Amino acid sequence: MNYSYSNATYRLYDDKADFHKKAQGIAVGLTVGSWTELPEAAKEQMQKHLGQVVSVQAHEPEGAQPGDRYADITIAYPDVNFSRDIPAFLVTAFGKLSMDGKIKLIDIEPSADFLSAFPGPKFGVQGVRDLLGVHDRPLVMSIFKSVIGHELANLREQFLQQALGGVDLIKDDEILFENPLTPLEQRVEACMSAAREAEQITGQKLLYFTNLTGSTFQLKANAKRAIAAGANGLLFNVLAYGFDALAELAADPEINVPIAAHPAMAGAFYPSQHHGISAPLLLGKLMRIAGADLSLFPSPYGSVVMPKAENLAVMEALLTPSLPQKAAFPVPSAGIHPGLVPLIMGDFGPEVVVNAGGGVHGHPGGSAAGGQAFRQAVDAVLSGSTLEQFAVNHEQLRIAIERWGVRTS
Ligand code: 1AE
Repeated sequence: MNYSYSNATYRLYDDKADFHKKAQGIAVGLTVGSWTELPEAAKEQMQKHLGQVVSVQAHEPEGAQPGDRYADITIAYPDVNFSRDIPAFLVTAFGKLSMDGKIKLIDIEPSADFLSAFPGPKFGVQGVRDLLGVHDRPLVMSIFKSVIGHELANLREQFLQQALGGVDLIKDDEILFENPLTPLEQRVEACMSAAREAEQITGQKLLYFTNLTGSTFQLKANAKRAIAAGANGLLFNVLAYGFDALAELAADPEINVPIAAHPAMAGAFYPSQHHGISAPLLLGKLMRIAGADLSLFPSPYGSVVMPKAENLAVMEALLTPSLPQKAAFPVPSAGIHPGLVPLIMGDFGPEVVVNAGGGVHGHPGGSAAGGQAFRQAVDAVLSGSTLEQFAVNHEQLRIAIERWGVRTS
């Protein structure tokens, strides 16, 4: 009989353990519970529910120091054991196990059957490009800063200045929640009216990712209220709510705008060598399967750093054609300024969103000049110029370089 399985791969650190025995313990313990003690008839009945050890790759170099020894262990979990939702698979594969020693969930390979339950991003890279009519360059996103305690008129002016800089996307700050000064619908209306005003001048389309907040059971209603008020994008703090909340939003046909996943709280999951969930899985594969059109993550260049190899692995997970869900935009973020654009484009290639808050608003000429400097930096790279050469005839870029410099590595 052929059964369908979804795989999970772990890195398990232990100075002494028999890794094969550990792997067997996981495969049995997280599925049927016990095996050798079962009578033959029960074994036959339980066989289809039993986890299988796929591989155990021990890493125990000569002269290993305490703490060096680990194994990468892959276990196949029978799909028949869990329902077609991300919590069910995560609890099966890394529920109790996440608390059992030095073990990190590195990757998952869900079966085709499991993956077929997830429509994924409605728009993805291509769809977001189509909405904007921009197909020939990386996109530029600006982050609202200084939003708490401001009134609508002030927020609208901030939006307008960002939009006038020629950015493609503007996102709320993730800490902007429902509040009496800038309630959701009024915020959306004010910002979208500023977007239309800017479009008259720039001729450019713009997506505004308004922060979708509230209690879990109110999210869909709040998303629909935002969309009815004119929102053409949603920002969502996925890890605070769980992947299932994102999957539910992304699968709802009435929520017909792109969703940008913010990585708030990701630091509680991925940075440890010994615990948690790897960044490429957390911020790449799972975000994409659950339906994020864009996934933000800390870049290797800026203020909140993630190592470059991990960053590129997140990008790979978001873009690889090997998943059935549409590719999602990688958005390396935090501490980004125009002088980093050549590095970003060199490392990430064309399918990337250059995203900045302080790097836009901190421009000495103001937020509009900040956006222009980013667009000029992108144009410089596309034209094959160095930023310094291009800056000779591009004032905003020149001032940005004076302010932040250019990083070449
Ligand atoms: C990793 C998320 C980055 C983010 O949300 C944010 O607000 C960045 O701001 P800046 O660009 O570092 O000022």
